[in-house]
Amino acid sequence: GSDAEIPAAVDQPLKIAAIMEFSTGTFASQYVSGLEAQVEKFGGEVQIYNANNDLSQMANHLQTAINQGVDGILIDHGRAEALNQGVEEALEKGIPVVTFDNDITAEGVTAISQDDYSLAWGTLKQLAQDIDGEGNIVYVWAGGFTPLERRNVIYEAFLEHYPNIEEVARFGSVSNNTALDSQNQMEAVLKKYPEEGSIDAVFAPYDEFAKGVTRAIQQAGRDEIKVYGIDLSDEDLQIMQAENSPWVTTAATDPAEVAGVQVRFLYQKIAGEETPSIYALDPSVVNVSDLPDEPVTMADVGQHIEGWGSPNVARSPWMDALEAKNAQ
Ligand code: SR1
Repeated sequence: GSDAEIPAAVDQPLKIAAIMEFSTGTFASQYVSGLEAQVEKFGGEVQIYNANNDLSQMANHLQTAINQGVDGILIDHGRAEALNQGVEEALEKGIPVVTFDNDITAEGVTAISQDDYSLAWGTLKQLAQDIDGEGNIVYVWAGGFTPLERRNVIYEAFLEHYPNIEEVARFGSVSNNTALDSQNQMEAVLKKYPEEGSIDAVFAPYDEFAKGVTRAIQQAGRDEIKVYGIDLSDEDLQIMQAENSPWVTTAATDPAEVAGVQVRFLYQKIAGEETPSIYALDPSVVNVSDLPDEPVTMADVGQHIEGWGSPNVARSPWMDALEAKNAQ
């Protein structure tokens, strides 16, 4: 409640560093807004470091944050091999670390995820059922990103589980222009498979992939091919809800909530509370057919999708008091 005693360690304007691998795309922008909103409610300040997909730059940013003596570090994406050393140094200096979408397993770090296994299975199970366990699919994927590596584990299990579903093409890259790159690559695949019925569905497990693929399918007039994605944003909802949109299903959590959970675990650590080593948010499957005809935004997805959202995860009683104090 709002009369709980606020631990002294968090009852001051804290300096938080967010070390991000990239900040392009609607997932990242919602995530950043979520970080800023939660830190601000706690009366702190968050500095965002964006490495533009460069892992060594990310390691440099981590070092800079440590040298500046920040009160806590949030890591978004990136790989353990590039960041382990910096994380060890931060922990030695008493700076707590909470990661998202990273494969670091250092003792003392809390690692959160969107439960990528569930995300992938949720959307793939829908795909399999929609094509009745048989058909040709296209896979969009790029290695080296922890969430995509985890989703790929499930994709491989999916192919084994449904032997009559065949992958006929695969492509994918993550860049500053992922959606456009995916669109161009999907156009090439459509040219290679021009006959109607030669491709049934596309598994595009990142919304920037799904956006590009959807555009290519629409422009080629191949609306019979359905897209199964991951992630959700206002823009994604608009694309999915457009008439006859190929993008019919996605699995997602709310990126702003992911960020809120990550910040709250960090503040719990700074306050000296116990936090788990791992925590996975519960994603939901969103089928366009579950949504009303009217346009839906992220703010009202919860009215239509059961189980959407997890706003009270990692919330200590004193957080209400801290937020109330800083709202004054
Ligand atoms: C390139 S990795 C992209 C993914 O990161 C986040 O986990 C989002 O869900 C997105 O799909």
